[in-house]
Amino acid sequence: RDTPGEGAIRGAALRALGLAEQAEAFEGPGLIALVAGRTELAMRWRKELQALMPDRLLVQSREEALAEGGTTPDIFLIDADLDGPGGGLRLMSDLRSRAGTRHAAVCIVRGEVAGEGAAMAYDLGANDLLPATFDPREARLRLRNLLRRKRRADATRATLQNGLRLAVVDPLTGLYNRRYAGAHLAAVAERAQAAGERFAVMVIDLDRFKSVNDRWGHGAGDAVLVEVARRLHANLRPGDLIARIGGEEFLVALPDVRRPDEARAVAERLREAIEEQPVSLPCGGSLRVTISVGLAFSLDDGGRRVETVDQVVNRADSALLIAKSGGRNQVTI
Ligand code: GH3
Ligand code: MG
Ligand code: MG
Ligand code: MG
Repeated sequence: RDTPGEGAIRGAALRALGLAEQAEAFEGPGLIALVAGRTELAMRWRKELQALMPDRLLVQSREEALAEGGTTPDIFLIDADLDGPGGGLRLMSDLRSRAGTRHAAVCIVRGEVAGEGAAMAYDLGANDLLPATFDPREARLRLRNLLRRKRRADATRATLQNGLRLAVVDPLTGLYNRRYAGAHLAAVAERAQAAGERFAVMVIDLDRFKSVNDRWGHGAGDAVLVEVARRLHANLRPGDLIARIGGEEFLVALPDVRRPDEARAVAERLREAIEEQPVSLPCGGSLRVTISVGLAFSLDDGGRRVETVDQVVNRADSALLIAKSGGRNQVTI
């Protein structure tokens, strides 16, 4: 039998590979935005391009090019002197600074495709230059090449992002995994030490979880893990770290804890969030579960540095054991 999540990881990896292959094979028309000014030259090349590929074009002004929402064009063909000298390059910079259009291909249309102005266009991020007096066949091939390169880059980016996500996220709960938690904790510790701040670490373990699996089945156990993860996450702040570091074990790190009492209150809130509402099971019915929490700090009450990250985590672990032997469903420091 697969260990939990292994099948999901394999599935996601295959999907990521499939995505790249699909993108490679895809030769669809693409969406090309024409952003042309009102000069006679621009009117002419715009008309010719439209005639060249009438179904692919989307005529836009600068304002439309920068408008948020809607479908993002694959290629922006921009008049170098849109709304006056250099206007096209300014528009390109604006497109590059926005998340929605950052990765679009940009082709600048200008009278001269060589010389200083052209160099500047490339320097500012143009993917290609097209002379305003273009040869239609050449223009068509250039646009096709731009589109291919853009699609390949999109596919590579998607694969990388997917790989990154697979490397740091637990597929069952969507929380960060143990590997990510280690790296994040190191960063938290470094920042805290530099600023003279205190951070807190909690190690959280479900109580008598084996009996949940034994009595209700592994699927029910998984559903409980997902819901517990959701509640823990919902009761923390955006800057806090929450990760699933083992089967039914979670790690929380709170950066910049001014008073240990605050962290203790957070831990109690987490414990209550799990205890107070039974968890609904996929097979119907519901189940009460509880967690035990071991809490430790990087600085003692006097504000002196006590230990390394590993030692702080070890102390949270030891505190957890005491919470377990003390009857479970409790927070221990
Ligand atoms: P304690 O209160 O002492 O922590 O008791 P416990 O039963 O929770 O502790 P133990 O470590 O003996 O059991 C942990 C169980 O968690 C073992 C395993 O069945 C279950 N488990 C670990 N990972 C997963 C998972 O991904 N899915 C499911 N459904 N169960 C898991
Ligand atoms: Mg255990
Ligand atoms: Mg347990
Ligand atoms: Mg455990």
